[in-house]
Amino acid sequence: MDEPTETHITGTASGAAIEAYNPRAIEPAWQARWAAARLYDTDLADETRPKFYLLTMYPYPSGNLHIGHWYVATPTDALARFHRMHGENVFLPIGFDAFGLPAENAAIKNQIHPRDWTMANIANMRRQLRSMGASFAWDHEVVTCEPDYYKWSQWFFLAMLKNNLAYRATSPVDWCPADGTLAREQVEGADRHCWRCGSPVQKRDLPQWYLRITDYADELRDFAGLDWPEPIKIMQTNWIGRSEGAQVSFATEGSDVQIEVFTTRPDTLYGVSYLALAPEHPALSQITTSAQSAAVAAYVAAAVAKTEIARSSTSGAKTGVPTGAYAINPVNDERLPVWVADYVLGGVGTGAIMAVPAHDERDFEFARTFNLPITRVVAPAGMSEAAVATPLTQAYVSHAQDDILVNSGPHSGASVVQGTADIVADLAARGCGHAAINYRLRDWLISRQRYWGTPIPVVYCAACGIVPVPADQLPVRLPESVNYAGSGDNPLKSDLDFVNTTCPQCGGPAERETDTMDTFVDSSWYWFRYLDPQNGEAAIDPALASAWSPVDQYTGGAEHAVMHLLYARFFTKVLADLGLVKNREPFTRLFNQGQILGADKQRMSKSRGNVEDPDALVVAYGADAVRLFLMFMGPWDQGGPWSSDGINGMRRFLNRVWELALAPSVDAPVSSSAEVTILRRHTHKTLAAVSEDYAKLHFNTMVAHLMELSNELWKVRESEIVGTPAWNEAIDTLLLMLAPAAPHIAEELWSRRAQMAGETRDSIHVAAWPEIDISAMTEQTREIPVQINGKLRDKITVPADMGQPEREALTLSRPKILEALAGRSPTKVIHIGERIINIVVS
Ligand code: ANZ
Ligand code: ZN
Repeated sequence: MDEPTETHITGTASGAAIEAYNPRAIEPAWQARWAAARLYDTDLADETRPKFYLLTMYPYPSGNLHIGHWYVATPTDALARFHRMHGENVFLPIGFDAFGLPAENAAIKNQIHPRDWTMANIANMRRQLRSMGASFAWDHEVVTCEPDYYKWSQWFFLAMLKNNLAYRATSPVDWCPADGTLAREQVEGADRHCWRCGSPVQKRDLPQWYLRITDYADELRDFAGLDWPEPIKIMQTNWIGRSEGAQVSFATEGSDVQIEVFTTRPDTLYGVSYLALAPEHPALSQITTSAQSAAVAAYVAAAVAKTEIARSSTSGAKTGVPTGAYAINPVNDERLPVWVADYVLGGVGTGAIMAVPAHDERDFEFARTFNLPITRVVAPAGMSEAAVATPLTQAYVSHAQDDILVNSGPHSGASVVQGTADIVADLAARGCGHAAINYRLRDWLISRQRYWGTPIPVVYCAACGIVPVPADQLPVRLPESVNYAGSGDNPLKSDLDFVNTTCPQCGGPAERETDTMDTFVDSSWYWFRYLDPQNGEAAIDPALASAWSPVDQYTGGAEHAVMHLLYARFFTKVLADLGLVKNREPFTRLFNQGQILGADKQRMSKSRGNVEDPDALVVAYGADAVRLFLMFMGPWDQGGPWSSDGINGMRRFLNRVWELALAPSVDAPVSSSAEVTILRRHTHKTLAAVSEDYAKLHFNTMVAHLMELSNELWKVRESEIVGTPAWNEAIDTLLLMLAPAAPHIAEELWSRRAQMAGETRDSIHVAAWPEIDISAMTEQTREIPVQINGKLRDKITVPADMGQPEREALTLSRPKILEALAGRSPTKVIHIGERIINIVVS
């Protein structure tokens, strides 16, 4: 077959020439016309139509859109258009997550201000987003580094501070002697060195700001009513972590230090043979004996340099040093040596454990290494005394419901379930323990010792202490000119005009906080701001927020599972508790797209040279072909490899649609009713399938169905059916179905066909989605075999809705049947459903 190319003028049935499809000529023109007509502005006040809030994760303005941005944005746009065609009031906003480290690094490297770098990137990325033909509501854009945005991040911080949801505490941060504080991702390698200078990274205790996300730990584990991918829910659940157990206090000999431990196994309390503290534990310095202090200090220094992963591994030798101190087991007054051991993690539980070697693998390993007692206190029901007394060769970690406590004083013989309850009750009665739930989740550390972020709005006053900046003095603006000498320290610290201020409370001299917020604070509420980005009075308009919350569909990457997607849920719950919004969940439905790989099936990267540049693709193939190929290449949640054959195929498909839609009709279009029936069946079957595919985000099969329909149309494009109502219906339906996915070509052909027909039409993007004609979809006639005494004699073709008596009369009038009956009259006519007619004669 003659494949049309971009430059080639093809003859048609009637011999007239059709101008070739040229996306470069039509795409920018339509983008400009849509923008001028404000076609995608959303009237948020319109309550006559159902709302559909469609949100896609706003990009970081790194400089250029990559194909991954297109991969999430273009199907999202198609979905928005599909919903608009169903009469919904669709809101599809976009903005930029504009604070963050790369801008600061670019500033240091290229001597360009982070703001200038960021704004130039945003300008370029806006242009690129427009070149997709995406239907964003641009007049709702937010840019988080603008003071009228971050003012409200500061305002939320103050609201949380007031409600005891924000607090300041001292905690260890990663610190390089040359470059100062480091973000987590700037610490590299198992030996933990600085990404810039390679120096070994140290831990420094710095006062930091936290948000109390742990207050919401239980509620965050509840996903009721959320249509989210299962893996994300599982990741969040595990990240939050929840273990039930007990907190136990151990008194120490000769000091008033109490050592608190969290255990999931209070039933094993009689089997404790030592306590172990994390190297970071604050009590270490108080309890360590002078004889042991040098050894402990050396051990601690080595341990804090190791990674958590290396420290908490269950395999490998356990290390530790005795502190020389002893604690007392509250249930039996036994003396327990207190050790420091790096398998105990500082940030987990209380940072101290009661070690039960008989029932915990790591404690078992440790006890064997250091010759500490291993006492079995749990045994399977019915185990003989001799077996109980036999030394264990490995930890007995399982604890079946009917396991029995042994060697446990008055609790020996109780089941583990009963024993757990009784021992916790004992502890509580004596005031040295209680049932407790421990979460893995920590409070959210939001302080960053960085310039390019939202300033934390507090000042430090010698007289008044920590003083929040009054709300009417917000925003605390980031100073524009700061010194990037590259000291590694936060450049804000050297800006004395910023640092030195007066105390809002007493008017005395005070210093500003120079930490800025984690950029995840900015992204924890941006979808609310989209609703009302210009609002100078409030962060969110409560009426708009309640009308438009929650977001109906959110699209974006799964890499945000336990950061952005968890923080956003936390923030929403806080805002609900502050009475600012009604819903407690931000996003009803979440979709995570897959990843686009290079043509070599590897991750796209500059060094591999397998990166596809969207700008170049748009020039070569047109935005519509790129959009369609991205949707076609595989299920959206799976991604797949780039393919130049694939995108060429999409371009050929669009060329074909172009020719079909513009094919002039023959002089007198006529067609038999059978041809019309077949064509309408193809049209409406495709429409039904495509409607379902869009609704289920099955974009790949949607494109496949459109290609099938165009193939059917191609077969009859030179017949007399061209120009009939059935043909016109098929073409218009094809264009309407294509409109969400390939908006430019659909619009162009829609308007050209209106011209051809001498009609005026509105934009295809405000047209209604076509109605499915169910009757056209179904097969119209049915073929039924006719038997006489079980032997096939004839087949009749009848309308599908013909009744039994009519079918029988028709059958008995058929020449073949009359001949076979040879004058005999049937005893019976049996209808086996609608599948067989059997005539019985004797
Ligand atoms: C005594 C015990 C006996 C324990 C036993 C286990 C088995 P999850 O479920 O993950 O919360 N643990 C507590 N804090 C720790 C820390 N800072 N670093 C390392 N390990 C710590 O685990 C809770 C269990 O992990 C606790 O229960 C404690 O060991 C240990 F047969 O206490 B268990
Ligand atoms: Zn003061």
